[in-house]
Amino acid sequence: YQTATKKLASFESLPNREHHEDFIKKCAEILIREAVFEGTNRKNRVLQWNSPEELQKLMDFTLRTSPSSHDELLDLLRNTVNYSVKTGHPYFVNQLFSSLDPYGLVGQWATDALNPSVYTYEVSPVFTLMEEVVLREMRTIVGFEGGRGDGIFCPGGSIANGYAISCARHKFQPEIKATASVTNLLKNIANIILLLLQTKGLHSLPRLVLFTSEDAHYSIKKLSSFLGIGTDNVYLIRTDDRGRMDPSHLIQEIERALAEGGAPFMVSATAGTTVIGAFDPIDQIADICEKYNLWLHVDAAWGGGALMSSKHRSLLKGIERADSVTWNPHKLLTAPQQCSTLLLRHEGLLSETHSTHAAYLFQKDKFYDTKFDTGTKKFNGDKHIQCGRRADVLKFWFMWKAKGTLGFEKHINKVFDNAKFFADSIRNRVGFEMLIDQPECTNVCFWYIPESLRNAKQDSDYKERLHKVAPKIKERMMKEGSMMVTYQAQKSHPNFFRIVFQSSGLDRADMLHLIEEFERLGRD
Ligand code: ABU
Repeated sequence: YQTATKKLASFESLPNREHHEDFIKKCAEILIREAVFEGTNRKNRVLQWNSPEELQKLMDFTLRTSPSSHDELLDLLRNTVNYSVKTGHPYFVNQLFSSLDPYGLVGQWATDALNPSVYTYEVSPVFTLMEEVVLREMRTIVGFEGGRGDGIFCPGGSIANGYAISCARHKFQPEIKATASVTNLLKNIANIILLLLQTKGLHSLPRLVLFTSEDAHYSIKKLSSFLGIGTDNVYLIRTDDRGRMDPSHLIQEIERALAEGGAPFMVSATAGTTVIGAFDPIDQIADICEKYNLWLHVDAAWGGGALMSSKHRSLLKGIERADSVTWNPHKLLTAPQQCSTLLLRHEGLLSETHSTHAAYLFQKDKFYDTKFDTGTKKFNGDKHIQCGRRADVLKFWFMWKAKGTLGFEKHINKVFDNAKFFADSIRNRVGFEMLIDQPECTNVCFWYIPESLRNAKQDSDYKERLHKVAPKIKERMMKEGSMMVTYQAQKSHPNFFRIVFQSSGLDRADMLHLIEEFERLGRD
């Protein structure tokens, strides 16, 4: 044994170790200097804009039959960094993710260095146990009794919402899951292909109906379509003037579905809508779900982070009554992309809904306690629809260890404070007009009205002209690379900006800088 160990100690597993070690170190230096520190420096640009045609000339994207030298590869890496958007930059306030957390980054790099796939304890012992701890703690924070229930890491919030729909449907109609014969499998694949081409959903079943607000994330419709429910059977519930689901309209629509002979099975409430950041009244919706015996899902992909703060968690009051919750730590909690979870109050349902017990992975006669990987009632393994799966847990767990739950609470309080300061600063400022006077989350939606339009409100083409302002200012900010803020039209509103705060590295001076930047870019 000792001789074998000595031999192993001198074995270089990477061929040409020195050659590769030198290369990896040089790459790491470039990334640390250019992407991490220079990329997040306020003095530098958020991006260096080039049109697709220009970028194709600036960087060699072509693939060749002959290898590239290390020097060429280093140049390609520099260019990749150079021409990419610096999403960790303080003025990248464009999306529901931003910031660059040092602990999260190390966790992400460690994940890639180890290259695990989390299906069994055998292959991913550390990550399997880590997932259990993190998901249980998240369920506890949601308010599920004793942290009990189940959960999974998913490749994005859309997929987490899809899992919720799949579990809700299984609970409502368990026979939807096929038995495992080959004939059935082929029949089902054919059926699924057919169904994906239709908008009416699963014909052989009662017409399942799902309810969500008109401001909910598009993934609810998309995954309903993917699962064969059909977009026609996603009933959209009106929102109020602050973007929150109207519970009385929800009742009307449930009654309508019943009167039509449909089978209501699920309500998806949203905690933090994508554009406005509204929180649906979960408690009232939970009462309705109880009355009609419907599955309550809360899509808290965006707003879930507020649960970490005793000051702001009341925004999600009633979430503890949900059957399932989507919560993405890569959003408000700034874990690196991607880090998405689905949390359930029901133990075992994920396995019941999705397991197929692949014999080559989940052998029953392993030498260790296979409850950790067989997809039995409680643990990992066969409850995912994925086979190979990234360990998205490490970066988040590492951040949590580094900051503690209190660190996350401080972070959330700071970003909410920043958003309030920004909103308070523009509310009565000349040239700015808020879409919603008191934003609930850290998205602030507003119009910037250039001087030339300030006295034109009565003109018949005012809306049309205002609609063109945000795209023009966006073009200017992108071309200068000075900041990134997104815009959109919604309902009858012309294009407006949505600025999003989730980096606690920003302070009030940054808020004022961003405001002045709008004034500079929209001066005419
Ligand atoms: N998953 C929704 C995120 C979209 C956005 O960043 O605006």
